[in-house]
Amino acid sequence: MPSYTLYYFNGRGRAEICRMIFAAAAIQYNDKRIELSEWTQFKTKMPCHMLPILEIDTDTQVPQSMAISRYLAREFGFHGKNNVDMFKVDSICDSLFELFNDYMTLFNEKDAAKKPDLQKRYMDTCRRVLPYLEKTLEANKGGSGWFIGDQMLFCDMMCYAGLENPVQENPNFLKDYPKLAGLRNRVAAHPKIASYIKKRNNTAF
Ligand SMILES: N[C@@H](CCC(=O)N[C@@H](CS)C(=O)NCC(=O)O)C(=O)O
Repeated sequence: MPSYTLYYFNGRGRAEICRMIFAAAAIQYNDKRIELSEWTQFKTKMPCHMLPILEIDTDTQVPQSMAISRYLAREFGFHGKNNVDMFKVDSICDSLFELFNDYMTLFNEKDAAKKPDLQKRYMDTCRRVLPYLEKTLEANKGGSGWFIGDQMLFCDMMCYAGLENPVQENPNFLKDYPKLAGLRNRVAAHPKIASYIKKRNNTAF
């Protein structure tokens, strides 16, 4: 088993899905959290100059949160049983990532004049993506289990991690999407995830 270090800031953000996959697989890794004050000195040394980055055995450093998540999901058995399942898992994850990314872009924007356009884009994405996900979930056993098949996969964890901030900000966020709300509860109740959530660093974002 290689050694893993996940570099990110001290927050959930784009790294939380990777941390959840590590937790679900019960794999040890170094959860390296970089303070904003240290970032300038790290930034230029990092490939692509952004976080998260996954380091494998100190000689391989790879950026991009979704590429890292897919790699971990494949390594630890959370990406689906065959190529079609993996294709579906990726599609669900990419849809959730679109929504999450629009939320992050809106949240991080400092210029108040740009916020209304970003807010509209985020709301449009929610109206497009959430009904698709609700229907996709419902198509598998009426939506009472997981998105694909009969075990928790990367896309189910992404439904938890990717929607955490929108749900925290607005507890009614999933009011019209009861299947997705139920799925998030099941992910949170999964024994490995429940124990991770209980002991993780409690950060605002
Ligand atoms: N597409 C990339 C985006 C990465 C990204 O935007 N990272 C931000 C933190 S969430 C970052 O490193 N910001 C610091 C900077 O740009 O200097 C991913 O999903 O990993």
